[in-house]
Amino acid sequence: MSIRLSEEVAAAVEDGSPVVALESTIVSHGLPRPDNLRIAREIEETVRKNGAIPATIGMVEGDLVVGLSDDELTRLATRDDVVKLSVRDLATAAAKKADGATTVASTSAIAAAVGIGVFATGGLGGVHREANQTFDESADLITLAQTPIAVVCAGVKSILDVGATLERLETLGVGVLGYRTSRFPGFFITDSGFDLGWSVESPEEIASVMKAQNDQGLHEAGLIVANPLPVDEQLDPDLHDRTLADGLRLVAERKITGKDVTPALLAHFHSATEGKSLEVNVRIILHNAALAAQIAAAASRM
Ligand code: PSU
Ligand code: MN
Repeated sequence: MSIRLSEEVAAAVEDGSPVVALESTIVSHGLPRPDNLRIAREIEETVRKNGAIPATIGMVEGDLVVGLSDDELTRLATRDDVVKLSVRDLATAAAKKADGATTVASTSAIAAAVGIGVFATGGLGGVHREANQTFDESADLITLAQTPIAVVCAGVKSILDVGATLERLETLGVGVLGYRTSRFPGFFITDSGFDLGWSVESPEEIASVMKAQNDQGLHEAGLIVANPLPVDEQLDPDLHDRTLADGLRLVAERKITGKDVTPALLAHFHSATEGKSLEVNVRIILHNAALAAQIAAAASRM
């Protein structure tokens, strides 16, 4: 397999120590510079403090790397020619020796292929509003239907059609667990307004769900661990709704489509809220990184 693991990650995977996969699209395309590099390092540090080894995944000159070095992370955080890579792009980008950032879809696929079972991100992709006309549904969903990995996130990005996304996850057979909640989180906001069928109380309980899924051998799908921000740490819901309405209008006016939609909407949030959404986004990712590390540690003890 043409995937390069860092020495540290290879050793950890080999002896069953806890490892958490991290994506690079949030670094290259989801967070503004120059904060993105600092935040990427903070995410890795948070994973370490919570008992696991971070494995940030990305492509450097055509090589898929699991466990980017600090130089490689810096490169992906600062260059202008870093391509957003979904699963379908990986082979072409490798042949062209490109630099690339992996999304939830491609990060999950690569992590599972090398034996990493837990992944932390901010918010998943999903079904976009007006997808009934545009057919814009993130490849994150279909990939998670085929990839055995637990993804810790604060739900799906609130820029999406949350109800439609939950319906698709049900159809695709992807389990959704609320972490200490029975409501699906709304990314920037604590509660998306949708109920969940299952709630779990501890990293150990999540690890036992993963183990049961593996032992049953009945399906090869991912598991979403939906970890809401505490209410006092969320983005003000009114500010959120106003900013989103403006952002959706801008995207339509500028005829932004395809994989550019999500980065454009996130960038709009970060500038229109004068950095408030950025602070919230960072808190989301750090909370998820901590929980993911605790889950990986619990899983490796079982
Ligand atoms: N979550 C964030 N910021 C992001 C993303 C998720 O907090 O930038 C990225 C993830 O990489 C996710 C991608 O896979 O957005 C979804 O993009 P699309 O809607 O084009 O599939
Ligand atoms: Mn899309």
